[in-house]
Amino acid sequence: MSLIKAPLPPGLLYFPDWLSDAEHDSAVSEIDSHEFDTGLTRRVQHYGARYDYVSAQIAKIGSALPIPKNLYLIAERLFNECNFERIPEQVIVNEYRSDQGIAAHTDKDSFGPMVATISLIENWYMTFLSPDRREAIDVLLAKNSLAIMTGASRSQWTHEIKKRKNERIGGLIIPRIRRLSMTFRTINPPRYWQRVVDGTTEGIYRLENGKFDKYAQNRWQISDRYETKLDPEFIEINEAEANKLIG
Ligand SMILES: O=C(O)CCC(=O)C(=O)O
Repeated sequence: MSLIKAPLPPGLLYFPDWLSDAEHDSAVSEIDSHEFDTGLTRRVQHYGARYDYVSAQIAKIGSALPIPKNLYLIAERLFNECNFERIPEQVIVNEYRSDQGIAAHTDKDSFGPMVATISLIENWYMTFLSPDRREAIDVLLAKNSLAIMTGASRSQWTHEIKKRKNERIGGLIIPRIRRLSMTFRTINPPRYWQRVVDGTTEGIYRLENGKFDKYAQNRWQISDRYETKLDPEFIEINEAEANKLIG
């Protein structure tokens, strides 16, 4: 297997010194004024929406503490300056000490098309691995840098922080002490099916991208099957139920 070094994985946007020192310091003190979750080896904080590491499910927006003001100002910058589709709804703070890392993974599709990670305190490498595992690219995520995963780097390559005690940067071996990262994500609206019953008709719709953009079944007369209702009723159903109803 040949590991070819290339500057950046496809789709990764990297901005050194994107954060000012003042923003850096206020983000670090904001983070350190909040409690960390200690369920994983590394400590984390979730804002906006919780992410369950076991089921890999994102809970509803509002299921975690709101994004603190100093971090929200950064989320607004991502929307105003970096083409984020909207202000990110979720921030996960990761704290890595010394040889802690994060296993290789690709972010879930239920997160949006751009995932931004901002590095605080120290300069550590993140390793990206191509889908065929033939290319590994180490990207130095410097303090105050912004890295935005888009395209293949977002949805096909994996990224990880390797477990090791030092970073080798420019010929120097630098002990790792503590790195914080803030990862900002938008959350895709849920996809689900609805049975819509209004008066004398019924339809099955699929909710996608925040609107009913797939009309799955022509509405049909139900007056002989259901009592007439004056107001439409929206009943959330799962895909199996939808398929059964559609026949
Ligand atoms: O620490 C980082 O920069 C990235 C964190 C990450 O990949 C994640 O939270 O899924």
